[in-house]
Amino acid sequence: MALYCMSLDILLVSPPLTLAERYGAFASVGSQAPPLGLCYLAAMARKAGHRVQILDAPALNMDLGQTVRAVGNAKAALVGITATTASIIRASELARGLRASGLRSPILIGGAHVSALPEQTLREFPEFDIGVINEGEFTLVELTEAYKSGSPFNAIRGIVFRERDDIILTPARPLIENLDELPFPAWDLIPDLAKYYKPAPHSYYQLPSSSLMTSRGCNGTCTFCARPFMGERYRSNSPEYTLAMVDHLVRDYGIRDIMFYDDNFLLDRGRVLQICDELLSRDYRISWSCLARTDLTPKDFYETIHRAGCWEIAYGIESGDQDILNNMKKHVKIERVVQMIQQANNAGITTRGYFMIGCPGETPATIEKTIDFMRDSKLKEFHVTFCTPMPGAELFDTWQKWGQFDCDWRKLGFWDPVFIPDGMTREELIAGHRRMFRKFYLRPAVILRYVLKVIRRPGIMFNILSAGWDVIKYSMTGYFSRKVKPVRQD
Ligand code: B12
Repeated sequence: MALYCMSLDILLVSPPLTLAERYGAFASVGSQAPPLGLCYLAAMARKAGHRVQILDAPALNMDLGQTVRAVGNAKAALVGITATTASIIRASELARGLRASGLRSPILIGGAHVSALPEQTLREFPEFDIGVINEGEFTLVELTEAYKSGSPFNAIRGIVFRERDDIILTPARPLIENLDELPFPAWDLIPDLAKYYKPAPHSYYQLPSSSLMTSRGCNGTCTFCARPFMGERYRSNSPEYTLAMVDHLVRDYGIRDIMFYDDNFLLDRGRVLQICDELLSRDYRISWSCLARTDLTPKDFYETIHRAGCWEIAYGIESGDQDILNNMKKHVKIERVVQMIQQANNAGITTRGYFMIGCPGETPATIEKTIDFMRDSKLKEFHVTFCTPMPGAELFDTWQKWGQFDCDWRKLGFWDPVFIPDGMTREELIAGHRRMFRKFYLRPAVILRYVLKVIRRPGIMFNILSAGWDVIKYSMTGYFSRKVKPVRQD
């Protein structure tokens, strides 16, 4: 995508971040998702009459130097960068590079990191001028108007900004009540959806595939999740708005598969059933998958959603040990999780479990319990990352109660054990992590399932082979040597 040398009002940037920085040993099978937040912001700013462009550096495979040059060429009046904690250092390097290259426009920072630590972020990174906290659509429009008219920023809710030597935090902005009042994400301002964005090989049924968010906020209390960031109250798009977005993706972008990234897509059963009814009445057929919590998923509607195209549900299970789930305020019973998995499996839906290792209270024995659980529960897919106290999560403020934490933004991506629960070592966690992958994937029944999958859908063969090779390489590292002692011998 070319950025022409013209004067822009607003340029929104996703900072360069390689797949290796995001996915560690599994970089070759990591996903490149469209920056939905920037697309919403751009659509809103455009609706308000501003000219706006998006530069998605990771999708275009641009390094820092290339990104600095492209932003400089755009000559935008305002530059807005998005960052989670995993990308905040890259975002600050970009902002510093822009200043060094002579950029004079204000640089805004938005996203999960600054939302969790507004004042600290501005203190720590002097290259950011203004931080936008939580949902940014209305804030960005107000900020742009204030900047253009020279009005003070104090009246704008939900920002943090510099005034001489001070850092000013304005009162919180209320959540957007009616998500249907937002324009559709500006997919036309990012590189071609089908060509530049690549979901992880396991996470789509057919291509082209893209992601959608149709609700915000979560009323769960999980201590590892930066949930207050999108609000603790669930708000959702109406079925009509959701279907209009799906129609737009299918008809105008040729999308055939959708991943609903909502924190808990299945929470509002009535809404989901209406969406399914509408999907079944369409003249096209798409496949879709979603994230859900096991405790809140209603029992009896798996068959309907499967008929309407749902091929996979990914559950945040975290651990097979009840005490650990209680420590993390999951409010879910292990028996219930098993029941949900079986119901979804019986309806023909693939079940994926997301787990964490190194949780508060973790011991070698609880790791073994989780391994037994994931093998016995009939889960079809599995993923495990290191439990990480992320800014915005309760655990970020309470980790001292549970262990040691190396709080370095560069390492906070779930691929490095930065949080070590009391009584465990870093080496034990890494060995446990490898062992979990080995124990789940290197089983004859699982390998056979993948072989059958490839026979049915030969198009996914290359992706499956490369994912499989990554799992083998990672999970077998240290297996034959004494350097890394496994938690328990096979
Ligand atoms: C989908 C998703 C992903 C996807 C895709 C990300 C993408 N390219 O969009 C994938 C799977 C790749 C992913 C990866 C990761 N993710 Co993630 N992800 C999410 C999820 C579920 C939805 C994100 C989303 O699309 N939101 C919808 C849009 C509308 O919101 P948004 O992007 O945040 O943007 C809004 C505001 O933040 C703000 N805003 C954002 N940027 C800017 C910039 C400006 C200038 C302005 C004005 C405003 C603004 O305005 C936007 C509109 O309201 C969120 C949870 C959630 N509910 O938000 C977690 C979440 C963002 N992810 C999280 C984490 C930890 C990660 C990983 C580190 C995990 C990992 N190791 O794999 C990586 C890091 C990725 C990265 N590049 O930094 C955490 C972040 C916590 C933190 N303190 O950083 C979250 C909050 C989950 C959680 N609840 O704990 N993630």
